[in-house]
Amino acid sequence: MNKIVCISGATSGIGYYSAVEFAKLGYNLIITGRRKERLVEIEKELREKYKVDIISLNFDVRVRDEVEENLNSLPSDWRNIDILINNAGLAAGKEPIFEGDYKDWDQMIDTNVKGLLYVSRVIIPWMKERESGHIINICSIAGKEVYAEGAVYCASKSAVNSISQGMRIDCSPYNIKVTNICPGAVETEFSMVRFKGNKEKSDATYKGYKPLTGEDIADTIVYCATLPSHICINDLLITPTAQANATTFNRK
Ligand code: NDP
Ligand code: 8X3
Repeated sequence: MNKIVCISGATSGIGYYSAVEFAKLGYNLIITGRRKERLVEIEKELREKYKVDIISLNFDVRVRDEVEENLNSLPSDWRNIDILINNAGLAAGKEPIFEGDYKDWDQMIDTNVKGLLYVSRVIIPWMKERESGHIINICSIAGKEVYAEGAVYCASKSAVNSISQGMRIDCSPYNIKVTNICPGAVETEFSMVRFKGNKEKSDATYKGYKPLTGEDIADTIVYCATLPSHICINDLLITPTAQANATTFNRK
C-alpha cells in the first residue's frame, strides 16, 4: 500500500492544496472537514487526476465523539498513517478583548486547540505502535507574536506552539517527528471566515502586497515531510517577503 497522509480541514485553503500535493506524490489520502459536498468533489477530482485511494471523513473536530467514531471507523490498513497534518482551524472575529464574542472564543479554542488534541489522541497511538510517523501542526505567526484585537486567536495558536513542543518530547522515543509550521498571511478562505463574509475587510487583509498561497504552504509541508528519516524540522516560520512580522507589512 502507498504511504498515507491524513489531513484535517482539507476542504479549502492550505488543507486542500496539501491534499493535491500529496496526491501528486502518490500518497493515499484521508481527508476531513465539515463540508461534505466539498469532500465528495475533492475526492472525485484527486482520484481521477492522480489515481490514489482516498477516504473522506465528514466530522467536526470540536465534537470528540464524532472524531473518535470517524477515525476509529478506518479499516486497519488505513490506520497506518504516515503523516498527520493537523490543519483544521480558524480565526473568528477581530476586536478588542473587552468586546470579544463568547461564541467566537469557544469556536477558536474548541477547534484550534481541543480539536487538534482530539484528532492527535486517536492517531498518535497508531504511530507509536509502529514506531513511525510525522505530525505536522499548522500553527501561525499568531502563535509566536500577539497582535491587537487578536488575543484569543493568538492564544489558541500559542497553545498549538506549546502542544507541538510537548508532543515532540513525548513522541520522540517512538521515532515520531513533530513539525510546527507557522505561516504569516496566506490568502485562503481564512479572512472571509474571520470577518464572517465581509469581503471588504477580507480583501483589505491582502491588499498592496503579494500574500502567500495555500500552494506555498502545501509545498513547505511536503518539503518538511519528505526529508530523510534522521531530519526533523521542529519549527518553521514563513511569511510573504512583504511581511516582516505579525503586523508590519510593506504595502504599496
Ligand atoms: P480555510 O478557511 O481556507 O480552511 C480552514 C479549514 O479548516 C477548512 O477545510 C475547514 O473545513 C476546516 N475547519 C474549520 N473548522 C473546522 C471544524 N470545526 N471541524 C473540522 N474542520 C474544520 O483557512 P486556511 O487554509 O488558511 O487555514 C488552515 C489552517 O492554517 C488554520 O489552522 C489556520 O489557523 C492556519 N493559518 C492560516 C493562515 C492564513 O493566513 N490563512 C496563517 C497561519 C495559519 P470545513 O469548513 O469544511 O469544516
Ligand atoms: C493567520 C495569520 O496574522 O492573521 O494565522 O494571525 S494572522
